[in-house]
Amino acid sequence: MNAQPKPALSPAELDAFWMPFTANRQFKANPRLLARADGMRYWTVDGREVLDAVSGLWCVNAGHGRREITDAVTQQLNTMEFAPTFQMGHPIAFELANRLAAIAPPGMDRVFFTNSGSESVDTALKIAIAYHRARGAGQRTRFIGREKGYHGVGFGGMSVGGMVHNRKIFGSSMVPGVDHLPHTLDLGHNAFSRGLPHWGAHFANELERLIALHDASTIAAVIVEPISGSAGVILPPVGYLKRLREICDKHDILLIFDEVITGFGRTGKAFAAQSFDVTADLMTTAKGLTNGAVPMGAVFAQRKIYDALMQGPEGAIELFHGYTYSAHPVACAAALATLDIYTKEGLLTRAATLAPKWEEAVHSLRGTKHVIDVRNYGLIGAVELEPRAGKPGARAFDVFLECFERGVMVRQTGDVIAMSPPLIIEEKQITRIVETLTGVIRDTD
Ligand code: PXG
Repeated sequence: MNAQPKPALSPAELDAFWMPFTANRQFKANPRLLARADGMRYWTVDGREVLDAVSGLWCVNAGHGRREITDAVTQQLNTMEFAPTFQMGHPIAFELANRLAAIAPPGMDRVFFTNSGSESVDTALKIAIAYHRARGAGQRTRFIGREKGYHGVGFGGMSVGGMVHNRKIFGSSMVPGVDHLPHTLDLGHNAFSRGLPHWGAHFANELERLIALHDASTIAAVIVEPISGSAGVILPPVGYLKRLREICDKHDILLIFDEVITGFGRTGKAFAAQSFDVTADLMTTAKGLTNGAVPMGAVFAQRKIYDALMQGPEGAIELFHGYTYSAHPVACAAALATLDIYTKEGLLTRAATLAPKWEEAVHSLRGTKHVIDVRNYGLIGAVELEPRAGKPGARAFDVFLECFERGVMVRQTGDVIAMSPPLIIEEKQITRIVETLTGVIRDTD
């Protein structure tokens, strides 16, 4: 395959693309450009090999350059590049929904397709409101999110999310009636926990307090990530999610799990709900659904939610919601090929097999200078660094840059280095990632 260097872009050629979640001026002064990918690796435009420790952006779970997906997408493009799904349908959309229902947590056998995690979240929030209304509880419109939660960038997802930078500019335009649970990160009690921390289940009881404040009859749903990713990997304390489930049940409030990063094998089962043995009412997904090859998201719903909305005259549209590209045939083809790979190669459970080695490896960073916490679950890892005085995030950003120079791509968020490698990773690559990261942290001021 061609790993030939590509001509570098001139500064002027970098101007027009307004990059997402990027320090545009800093990046364009010193761009990091990727040209090719295969298996566990990227190659930069100048032909340098980089080991991918983050599955692109938590999405390429089966590794890069999967021929089966390319072939399925090519064939679909050659057969029918687009078909509408408003008052029309095409067979592989139904096939994909059935295949997804078969691997979903118990009872989640109704699937609404979107094109991204953000759209999945906004869709789930709308379904929650529509569900209550259909049952005669139209006053249940409030949502409870969580501090440090990330649910994408739509107005709904941003409002229930709890990332300050994503919210502060848009504060006055938020969806009204949203409150937030406290986050569960507490280094004082839980630093260097291996797997789930044992302290902190009581944070879930804060939900009772918020319900008492707003009254259950006004609340539609609680939305949390089973494991927060973007906030720097925050793990649920043992028993915490079960407690949320119990409180929601008691008050007839829907529980939404945002599994955009935890879905499709990341935690050692198909979904984190299965790893933690807690089932939500709605589940949002994207990313690993198509191995990142084509944008697609999916919202899974318990059948009771779908059934509650299937009322009114036969000819009435039950839910006024959808996207031109919901169940896009090319995305469906990519997702079906991806699910075939996951199944054939046992990737939905491979993270569980590798977790002990992964845990051992990432926790070897304990004791390295600057390291104040290490967190892990399945094939997720995070290393939190002591911030530089007055410069939050600067140390971890330098570590991210230097890791890239030394041939390993990690993610930086605040003072946390996050890792979520493709589920095809080999043990020697785990070692390489952790050795590189250790060396870089040691060499960073
Ligand atoms: N929910 C969750 C839990 C996510 O992690 C979204 C929704 C939004 O998905 P889209 O497809 O609209 O971007 C996400 C996205 C990171 C990182 O490095 C995480 C995400 C995106 C980019 C970077 O942690 N998650």
